[in-house]
Amino acid sequence: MCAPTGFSVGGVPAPVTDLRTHPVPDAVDAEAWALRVTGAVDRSLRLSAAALESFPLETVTDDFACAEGWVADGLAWRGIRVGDILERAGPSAEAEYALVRAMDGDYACSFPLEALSDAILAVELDGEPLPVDHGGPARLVPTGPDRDCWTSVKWVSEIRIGETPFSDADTAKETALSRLE
Ligand SMILES: Nc1nc2c(c(=O)[nH]1)N[C@H]1C(S)=C(S)[C@@H](COP(=O)(O)O)O[C@H]1N2
Ligand SMILES: [Mo]
Repeated sequence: MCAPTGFSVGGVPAPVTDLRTHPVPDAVDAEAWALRVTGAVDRSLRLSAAALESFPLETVTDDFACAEGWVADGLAWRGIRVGDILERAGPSAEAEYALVRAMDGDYACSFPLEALSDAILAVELDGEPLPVDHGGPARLVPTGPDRDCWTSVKWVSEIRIGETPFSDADTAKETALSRLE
């Protein structure tokens, strides 16, 4: 017997993606979401979900591989090129680094500014608004060769621009690898 894509034979809808679903921390409040751009910029920004709609959207299709050993194939992310957002804030001439912070407290990941500019701030996944389970309203989707699962920051709340590295505040890799044991 054949079942239409997205539905199992028993009538229970199949998950829309093969990303793993992890618990959403209590600190995540999708209704209160806004993105701040701070630090070494001409203009600090606070963008609501509605304000994000003024940016053009791009689609990136990529496999997602977690260091824990699972892979989700062919995810279609749609969102805003981070460089387009940063352009509005005007990074200083000496800015070379960025720290991406999230609604779940201390989770933060640092990037060379150039690599972050090419990343997508995804607001849709596989044609639907990005579910809060997977980092909605907005999740970072890095596109460069150095992307690791922990660099795809869910619930992005702040992009902080710097002229010196943010190594001390970069917790993402350690947090992700500590889940391996
Ligand atoms: N804010 C935040 N983003 C995060 C994490 C996290 O704990 N907090 N975990 C990372 C890791 S290690 C993985 S594998 C993916 C998991 O994404 P998923 O929950 O959609 O499967 O989110 C990444 N982004
Ligand atoms: Mo991961």
